[in-house]
Amino acid sequence: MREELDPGDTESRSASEKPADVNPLAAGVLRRNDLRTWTKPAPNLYPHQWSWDSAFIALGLAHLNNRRAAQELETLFAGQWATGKLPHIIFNPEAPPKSYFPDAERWNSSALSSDAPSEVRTSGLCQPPIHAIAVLRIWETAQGKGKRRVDITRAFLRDSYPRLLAWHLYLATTRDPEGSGLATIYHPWESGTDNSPRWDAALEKVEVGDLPPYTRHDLQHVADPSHRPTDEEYQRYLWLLELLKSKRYEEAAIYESHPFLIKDVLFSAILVAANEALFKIAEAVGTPNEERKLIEGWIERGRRGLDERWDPDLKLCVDYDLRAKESARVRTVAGFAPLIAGGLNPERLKDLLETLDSPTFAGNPRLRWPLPPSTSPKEPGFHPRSYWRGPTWPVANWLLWWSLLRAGEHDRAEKMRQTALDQLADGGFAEYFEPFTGEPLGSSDQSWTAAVALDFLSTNSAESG
Ligand code: 2M8
Repeated sequence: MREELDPGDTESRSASEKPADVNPLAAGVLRRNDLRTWTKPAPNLYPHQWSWDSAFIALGLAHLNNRRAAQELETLFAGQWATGKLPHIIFNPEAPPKSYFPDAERWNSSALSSDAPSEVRTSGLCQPPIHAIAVLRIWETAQGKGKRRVDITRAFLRDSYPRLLAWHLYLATTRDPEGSGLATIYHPWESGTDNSPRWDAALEKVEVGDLPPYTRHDLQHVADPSHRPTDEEYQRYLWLLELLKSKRYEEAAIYESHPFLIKDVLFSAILVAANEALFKIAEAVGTPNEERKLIEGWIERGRRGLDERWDPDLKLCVDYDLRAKESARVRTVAGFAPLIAGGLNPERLKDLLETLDSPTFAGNPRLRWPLPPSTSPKEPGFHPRSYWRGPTWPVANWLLWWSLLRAGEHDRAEKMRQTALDQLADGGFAEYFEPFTGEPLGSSDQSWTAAVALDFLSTNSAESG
């Protein structure tokens, strides 16, 4: 199995040579972060299995070793809660001590909730549901690889389908009791864009109580602490976690009193796209018609919900704070949610593309590469070096590129793919990049960065979509 990987001479070369070298270098990153049945998101900063990282990693691995890609998700599915929730972290019992906080003890989820799995220890949150998209990619890449490979992958599809259906059902019901088509998140960590200014207004209202003592371990793994969320942000993150624990992760109770309840447009748009993938998986495995109807209903409802969150002045979609009953009118990459959800009318597509090309995002003249910064440089909360407050993220580029392809915008998609690859060839497989200088920031050898590079390299934008 492992010998199918072809990492090339990865240790001795830098990724700055030329795009043609990106493929073996990216494979090398995944190989070095590989822990046999799953992959660490980064060598030191993230020593456990993260949910949406693993889905992106599987998507990249699909091009190297189909079986190993499937295994990445099977390992993740083993952490699924009885509610259908896929947890945002599955803890690695062999992680070095004091390497990541909050750790399994702090989450204490299996002791607090009978819905948590007993075999593995997990966090109590979830992350954007990109998984069905990865499962479908594994299926697509198996085609043409011989009958045995296709049969094995079909079996993987059959096993994954009920897992994915339960996950999406959980999101469509427990996370959307209003039936709005939009998923509610309980914590910025659920959004995947942790310290984005999208959450500033809601977080400011959270009054931090008495926190049990703690030490952050993340800061020892980055060159400069300003790349990571601030201590003030961390205190709020940890306080929200204490509140969730005080409700024993019981969702009806969380819904009643939790101070951070937000309809997240990016999460919801990914869910719509993942439901499209799930629909195709349902067709491939031949599931009952009613289930396909259910999935179709989720897709329609999701798109309608996003339509209601459209801000005609910003020409972007914005999140909604259920507690404060107000929109978060902040210009971030999450605003391109309708593009990711797909099914757009020509006028909405035109508006979104205009925003994407404008100086608010990829058309900003100060950018090193014409790629959208995570937060618009025009936002007061923009910070070019701080995590999700401004740096460019390769996974966000991948999401937009893939969405442009699905929207039939092949030329534009191809331009984005080439630019994204040039950025990686120049700066390596960093977690994120300073948008004006192109300086690599955060962790180096970030797995999902390598994974999206592999997918970029395997897809000809002119032919797909
Ligand atoms: C970041 O989030 C974790 C918390 O979940 C952290 O900052 O410690 C985010 O970029 C998130 O989207 C990502 O999944 C995770 C691992 O790469 O790191």
